[in-house]
Amino acid sequence: MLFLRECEDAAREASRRGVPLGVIALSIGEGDEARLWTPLDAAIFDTVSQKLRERLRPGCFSSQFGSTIFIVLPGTGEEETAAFGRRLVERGLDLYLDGTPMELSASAGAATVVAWSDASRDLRDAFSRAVAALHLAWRRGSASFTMHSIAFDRQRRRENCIGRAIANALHRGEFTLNYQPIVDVIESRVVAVEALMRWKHPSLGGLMPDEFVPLAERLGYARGLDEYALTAALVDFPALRDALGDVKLHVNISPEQLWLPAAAQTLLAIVASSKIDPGDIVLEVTESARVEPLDGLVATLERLRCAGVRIAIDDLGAGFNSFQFFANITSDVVKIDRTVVPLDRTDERRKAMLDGVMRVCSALRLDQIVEGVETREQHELVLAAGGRLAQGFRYGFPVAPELIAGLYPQGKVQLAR
Ligand code: G
Ligand code: MN
Repeated sequence: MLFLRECEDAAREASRRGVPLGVIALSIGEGDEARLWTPLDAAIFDTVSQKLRERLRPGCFSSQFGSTIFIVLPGTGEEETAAFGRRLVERGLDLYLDGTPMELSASAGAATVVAWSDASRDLRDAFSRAVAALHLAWRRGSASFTMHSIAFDRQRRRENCIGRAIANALHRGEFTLNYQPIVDVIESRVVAVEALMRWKHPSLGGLMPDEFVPLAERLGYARGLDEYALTAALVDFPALRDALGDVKLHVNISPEQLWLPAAAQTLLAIVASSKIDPGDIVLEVTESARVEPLDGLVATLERLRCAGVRIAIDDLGAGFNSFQFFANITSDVVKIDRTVVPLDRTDERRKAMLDGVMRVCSALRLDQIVEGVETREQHELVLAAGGRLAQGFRYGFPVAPELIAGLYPQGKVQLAR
């Protein structure tokens, strides 16, 4: 293979001169599907390759393998390789076939060799890292670019380490819950607390749910994590209630595998084994890109509601298909995501969005909690919009349960000016 020999030569030369070498793995697709390309369309690939050749500087070259085009950039370091790859993906290739513009999109992954030890092995390694990065780019969506950098390696090792530790952590009870108040902003009173998970990992230290929950979901621990959180929150709840008065308990549940018929049963069994009234429990569900099948999820949520547990749609306004989710899920409460909370009083766009979303929720007779209220100005904007319930750093951070009583005596929220 000419291309492979060319690569080997380039690697040896770069290694000899002690300069870096970049590799980009590029996949081209029609419309925005940069991963479903089939190698059948040789005419298009020829056009792409031709175009690429025009763009590459001397000494750089490319070749097609199956549905992937590899570009080799001798003498090019990490930054420049990343910039080139990103440009290819973002600007597209501006291609024409028989005079008509082609609706093509590209995804790409890249890697570089910066320090050489064995030219041939380092080259092969760069190819496989570029492909790994391309796969990651696909996962991120169409027209993405990912650089396989040292940071990327470190991140993957960290994920592996965290992922492998989840089962043990559930077993050993390494997860704890913090609680953040949900506040009646007119009466300045705590009306509910949301349980938020933390993980005290023995070697990595404190971990936040936005890091370990997606991993847990991917690895099949979503149900285990939810059951753990609900169980622990129900244990904490009586003391929280003693401290705060008549408040409700919010617990997050992952939509992942919530369609399983046993999911509702298990959660209800946990509720039943506590002495807590199901009506005091609000389970918050976030939409996810992978909620399938939706009717299974709907059935689970209906079962929970029939047993008296209240359901909240979490983070409305953020995420993938919030309105499709919203349209199909019957809930009691909606948590309005901070993406639709005005940043300040001049933020007309978000003011209109918050107003509109609140109007929709009111028409559906849903309790509304505005999330992410951080400043006094935002607090006033929520009041002005007719909001009654809110959550955010303005009222309180998530804290360990034993701190709650001191921070909110009898459930009273003291607002700093
Ligand atoms: O999506 P959910 O409602 O479960 O989100 C709760 C998360 O949001 C927690 O991790 C919490 O720390 C964070 N959070 C709570 N209040 C605020 C806020 O006012 N601003 C920001 N940026 N994050 C907040
Ligand atoms: Mn939540």
